[in-house]
Amino acid sequence: RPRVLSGIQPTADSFHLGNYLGALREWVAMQDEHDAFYCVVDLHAITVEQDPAQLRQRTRLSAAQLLALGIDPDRSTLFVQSHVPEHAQLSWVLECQTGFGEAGRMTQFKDKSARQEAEHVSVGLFTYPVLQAADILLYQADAVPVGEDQRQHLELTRNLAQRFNSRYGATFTVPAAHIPKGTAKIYDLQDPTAKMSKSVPAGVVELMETPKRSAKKIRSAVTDLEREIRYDVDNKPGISNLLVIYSALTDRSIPELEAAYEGKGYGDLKKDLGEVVVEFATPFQEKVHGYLDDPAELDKVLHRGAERAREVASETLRTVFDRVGFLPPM
Ligand code: AQP
Repeated sequence: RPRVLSGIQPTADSFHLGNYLGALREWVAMQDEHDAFYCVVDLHAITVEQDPAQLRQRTRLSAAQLLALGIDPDRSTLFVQSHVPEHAQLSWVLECQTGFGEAGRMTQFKDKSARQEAEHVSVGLFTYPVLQAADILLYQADAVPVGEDQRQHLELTRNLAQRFNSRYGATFTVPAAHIPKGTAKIYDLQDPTAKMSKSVPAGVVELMETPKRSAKKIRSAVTDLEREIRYDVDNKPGISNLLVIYSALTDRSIPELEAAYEGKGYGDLKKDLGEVVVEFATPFQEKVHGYLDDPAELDKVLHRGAERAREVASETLRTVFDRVGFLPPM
């Protein structure tokens, strides 16, 4: 079975609709046909300042949300990144294969560092994409389900794999990005030309907020001055984004929705989509709370996952250390 790996940061109290429709929905779908490795990437989280108690809580919360979305720990390997020390170890080796200029071209680093004062930008934020490459290459992943915003990082991962392979001999599988059609980039409800992102929370639908609040955010989504409900990203980005979300959550196609809302107003569309989100979020949140009620069991699931992950990761790392010329350990 082909291997997949992906990760998500425990940097918020909730995943948002962009995370879900761009990536997590694919994670769930890919479990059947793939040998799947999914991790909560806490090492990535500390590239910006985190409160320790909050980080611990959010790591469990992230795992609980993944389970509630349908990640099955008996079929997939679900783990926490810091429990597998090989990630940081491989990252170092790959950092030594990465050009400074190459890393400096990563647009996410440019965007995120521009939002902070220079002295607060950590070296970890700069090398973040290399750690991400290590996450993926350790498991010899064939495919990586991610949203559109990760395309450039995936390209770096592929380049690093190819570079290492040609310098030291075939070692890594060169992975392909698996970016969904249609939902690869969900837009902010208040600024439908910008990515929905937890860093700009006004127009973000959080899966864990009260469903009433989500419905309200959808009702006040920015649209346009026309009246027609039609998918047209260039001229009607707000309505198009709502149609994409609606279609993804109901499995009704966009043309079907356009036809159903012919002659109706934006208010009708927003009200109905609000209800769709409430219907999705209510049972989801109940499941999350169920997992959080038993943190010992949750930790057990994660420890089991880490053990399985380490079996694969340690084998890759052993090969890498040997290839670069490190003396075998005791
Ligand atoms: N708006 C989005 N549309 C589609 N996919 C998205 N992803 C994130 N935002 C969107 C995908 O979610 C996965 C997890 O991403 P992450 O852990 O890196 O979270 P993130 O990118 O930090 O999420 P944000 O909200 O975008 O945070 P900031 O503001 O910090 O950048 C990834 O596969 C990502 O593609």
